[in-house]
Amino acid sequence: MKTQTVAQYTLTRLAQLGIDKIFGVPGDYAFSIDDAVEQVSGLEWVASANELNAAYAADGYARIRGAAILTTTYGVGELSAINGVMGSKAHRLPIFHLTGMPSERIQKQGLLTHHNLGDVDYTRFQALSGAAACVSAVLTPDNCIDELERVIREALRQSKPAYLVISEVNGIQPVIGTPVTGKPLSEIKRQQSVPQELDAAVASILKRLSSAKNPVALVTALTSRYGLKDKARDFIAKANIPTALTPNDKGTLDESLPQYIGLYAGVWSSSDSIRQTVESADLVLDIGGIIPTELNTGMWTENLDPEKLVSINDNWVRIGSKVFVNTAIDDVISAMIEKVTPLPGKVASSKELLPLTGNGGDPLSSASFYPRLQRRLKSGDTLVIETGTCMTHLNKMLLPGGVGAEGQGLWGSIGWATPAAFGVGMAKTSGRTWMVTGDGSHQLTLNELAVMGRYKVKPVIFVLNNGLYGIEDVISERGHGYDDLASVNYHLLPAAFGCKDWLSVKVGTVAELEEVLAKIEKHDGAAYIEVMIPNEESQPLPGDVIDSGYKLLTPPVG
Ligand SMILES: Cc1ncc(C[n+]2csc(CCOP(=O)(O)OP(=O)(O)O)c2C)c(N)n1
Ligand SMILES: [Mg+2]
Repeated sequence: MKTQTVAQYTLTRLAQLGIDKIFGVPGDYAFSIDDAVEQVSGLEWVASANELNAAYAADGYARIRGAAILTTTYGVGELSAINGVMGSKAHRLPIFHLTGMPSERIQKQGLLTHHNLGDVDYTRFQALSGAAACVSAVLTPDNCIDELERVIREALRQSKPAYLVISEVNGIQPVIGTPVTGKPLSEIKRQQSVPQELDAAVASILKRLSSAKNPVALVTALTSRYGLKDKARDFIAKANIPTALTPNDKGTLDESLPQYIGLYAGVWSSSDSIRQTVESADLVLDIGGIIPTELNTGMWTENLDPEKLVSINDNWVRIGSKVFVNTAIDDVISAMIEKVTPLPGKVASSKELLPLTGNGGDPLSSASFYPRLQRRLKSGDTLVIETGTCMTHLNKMLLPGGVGAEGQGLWGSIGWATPAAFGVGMAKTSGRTWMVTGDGSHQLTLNELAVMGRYKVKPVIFVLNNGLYGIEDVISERGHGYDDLASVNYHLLPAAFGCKDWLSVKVGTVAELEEVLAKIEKHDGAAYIEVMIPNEESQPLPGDVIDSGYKLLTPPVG
């Protein structure tokens, strides 16, 4: 067999993880990578509208498949992708970010090139892109095989992005050494445990559980990131513990599971009774490690006594003041499934669909939109949730059994959802991809619609048109000009972007929404619905709530 080039080998090795798409934008310094995509079998080039969109799309793809590849060009391309890659770092997704750079011959001759600052510093961008990754390497023919193994191992161990730079000359030179053939992601043991720590941690957790009278569990998105979503569900089902999710973890647990009780977020919990159940528990088993940001905890109103909290993190466990280290989360969950004694009785939870309000010619509102959406989601579907007002509604909405959800509540970069839904759609092999976005968020990345049409994904998209950055009006005083949006005829976009056979309409009344939802059910294709939402819904929170939420006031003396 002909020796592969550095670029071909790199792509071949990454594809062995089970990745079949590469999201990116080409560029001259990255041609060795771009060309190699055409030469490596099993890998499809996906041309995003820009590098930020490509990074978001890779993020969406990785949420379904476990890992993704993104490629950009030197400087201008990679810098545009950084916001997206940093979001993937926050949300613990192994994205392999491949960038091309000027050849070593140019660098060593001290020649000036484009995509630079008029000087000969060729490492400047490596430092910036590297900061969005957990591991990085400059690949050469000589180090490529070893370095790739190190980088893949570390990115999977930490479940975070990796940054790989290949110069235009090294990319086309033959790789030196004996190639490695890797395994698919699902067969890779990503973290190892020290047996003594693992046994002690598991025994301590089970001891605490067996003496607890009314424990609850929280399952976090980290379990999905390590491919442990099913294992976490199996544990909850066997242990029979009432289980809640925090907003950032929406979609992590099948909400039809009898043990699922609802959303916990301090004062923003989905009901007072869920808040009470979690806060009055004598043990909170946190599987994955919740991240108590203000938006995940109702402005830090969570009340989880550290002494009652048992946290199973990626590779360490905390039980009160005790910490166990080198305890791989998959080992901990597997051992717990084997050894846990189920709690007796039936978990009490009330699972109600949102009430249907409004009818006929009534103008649409959030109150009439979400209940109707909720009733159309089916097992196997994935709901992609944008940051903004819609996130506050969708996180609280009970999802039908088998429906997954993906959001970016921690990083919260608006515009993420449109390309991420594209990535989710490219990754899914069955079930529909639904996406809800506000109009302001959509404006940042809506050119990815053309890409969706080109690659024939079939999402169902709802753009909530209130003409505003609405949530900003809620958290600041009403009426700032900077929250008003340019008005766009959204429902005309799919046609303008060349999306063929898309069902695209604007709906302003309950009857119009119901009609289009019925059509979507029968339509084997993409749908794009512009939903008119009154801007009066975005009323400001009381001033004192805003001041205290942002900690704006000087604390009183004493
Ligand atoms: C990249 C980025 N820029 C700015 C913000 C600040 N921001 C958060 S939500 C939001 C408004 C979202 O408006 P829209 O999508 O229309 O949703 P609405 O609340 O109106 O339903 C803005 C500007 C952000 N989170 N991310
Ligand atoms: Mg809006």
